[in-house]
Amino acid sequence: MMDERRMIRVSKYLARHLRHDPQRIGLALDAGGWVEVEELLRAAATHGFPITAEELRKVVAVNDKRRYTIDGGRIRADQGHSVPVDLGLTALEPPEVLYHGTVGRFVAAIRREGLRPMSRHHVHLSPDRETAMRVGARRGVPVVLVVASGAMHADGHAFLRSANGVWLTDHVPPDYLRFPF
Ligand code: HQG
Repeated sequence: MMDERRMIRVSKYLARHLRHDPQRIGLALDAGGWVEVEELLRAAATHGFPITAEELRKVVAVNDKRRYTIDGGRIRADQGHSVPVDLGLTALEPPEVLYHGTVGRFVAAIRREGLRPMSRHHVHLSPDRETAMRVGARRGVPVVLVVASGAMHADGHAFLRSANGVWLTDHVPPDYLRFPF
């Protein structure tokens, strides 16, 4: 049996090592961000955080955000990396509007600079307001910005869609943002 807290710990451990710091446990991701499942489990065990194959499968399958994919004995994080990876996603036409959840203390900077990727490779945008609320709520009282993604696309900005439905783009200039206040 795997309780909720253990699931979250395993998921956070995977995020750390599949997105940000594979070297910490001696892993090397390939160009697409993949690593052998066996190798990951071995590395985790030898670095003091044993995970069973069953726990791994469960975290990947039931993870609410669908952050990871297992395919042909390999695993990767589907988005959110800070290490360089090429996820091999193809550019796609976005819906007319997308949403971005943030918090009030960032709004002044976002008005000036637009949305920037910060430590990630892309700006992450949500397909609906509810998801954006949840993303913003990680940091405090959520503020949801509306992104004129259709107009951005028409003006030549590229969009990608991650395996879990998150939309990715390089930068959202302030002119394409609508603020609630
Ligand atoms: C803010 C989670 C100042 C931005 C979530 C955000 C999402 C600026 C923070 C995914 C700014 C970056 C992504 C600017 C943007 N000045 N602040 N110019 N531009 N910001 O975590 O969008 O758990 O890198 O508003 O659920 O919060 O990782 O991005 O508050 O899907 O799977 O800078 O991460 O998914 O924070 O979240 P993040 P995010 P995972």
